[in-house]
Amino acid sequence: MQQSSRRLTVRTPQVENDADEFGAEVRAGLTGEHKTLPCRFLYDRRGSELFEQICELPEYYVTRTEREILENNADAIAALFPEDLAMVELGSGSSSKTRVLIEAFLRSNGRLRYVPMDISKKMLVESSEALLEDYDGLKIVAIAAEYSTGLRQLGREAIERKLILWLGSTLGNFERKDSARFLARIKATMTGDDRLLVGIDLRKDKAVLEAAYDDAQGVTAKFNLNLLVRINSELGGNFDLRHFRHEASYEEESGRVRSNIVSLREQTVHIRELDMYVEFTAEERIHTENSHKYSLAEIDALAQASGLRVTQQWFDSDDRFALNLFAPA
Ligand code: AVJ
Repeated sequence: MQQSSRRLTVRTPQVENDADEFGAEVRAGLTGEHKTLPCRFLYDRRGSELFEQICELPEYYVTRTEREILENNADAIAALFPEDLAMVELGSGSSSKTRVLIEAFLRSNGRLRYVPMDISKKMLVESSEALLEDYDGLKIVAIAAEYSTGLRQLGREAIERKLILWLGSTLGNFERKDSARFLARIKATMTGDDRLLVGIDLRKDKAVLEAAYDDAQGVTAKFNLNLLVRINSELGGNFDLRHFRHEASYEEESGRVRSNIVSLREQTVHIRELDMYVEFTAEERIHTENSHKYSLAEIDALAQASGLRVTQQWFDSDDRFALNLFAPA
């Protein structure tokens, strides 16, 4: 422990999110004509646990497929960076897939600096400590912050050549033009030798996608409806979960899975802390998440719009998912 703490530095450039932010977003999202709640609020403690369960579901191929690609190509990826390297990860979460890469770099270079970034400081510190116990040769600078603050902090760190990871097709949650904008911001932190490795889920059959986002065991439904549980416990809401259901539908043309919470009847919900009544008609929806899927042409266009170019791509055996290495154009 003693030794691992000497190899761990934690930066907290951001004061922990104030509880007011959730309330303000809930009020704004449930007031308009088209109700909506931001997907970043899906990940409280319970939501993060449910997401970990989603990753194990037979229908949710995303995590398993990306891990398969990483396992098959980790040594080839490590071989691209023969000198000292800092591996930065956006939204590192439990870092479980990243272990595959960490191990490959330690095999080839003997040491590695890892810079995980996550909004949950608790998860960040716990997973960093676990990594340091398992791997000698690893040093960690953990940054507890949202993306934009984290990227700014990254600019202040004196680090060698870097490989930035953004895994899990998290990019899919962004509107297409926003993901290009965000990649351009990442690019602004890169020198010519730095690289960016991004996991992107590919367009595929509607039935496969809808099953992946509405599994038979109902775990994804629980994950989505957890937003209402949060409103109840944190803001004094009285949502009755029996009168709402989860829905996921793939829109072929726009290439996105839309997740909604559907009101099963006409009803009024009270949110005490916001001093607010929310009326629902039967079948009215709260939009909670978009998960965009990409074609290879769309990935190229995305790179181009961000000032990047694709230098290498790796796929799984069924071409469900792409791991993309980008360089500054
Ligand atoms: C973590 C954003 C990649 O969109 O596939 C999984 C979240 N939502 N099941 C995704 C999610 C429903 C996931 N990302």
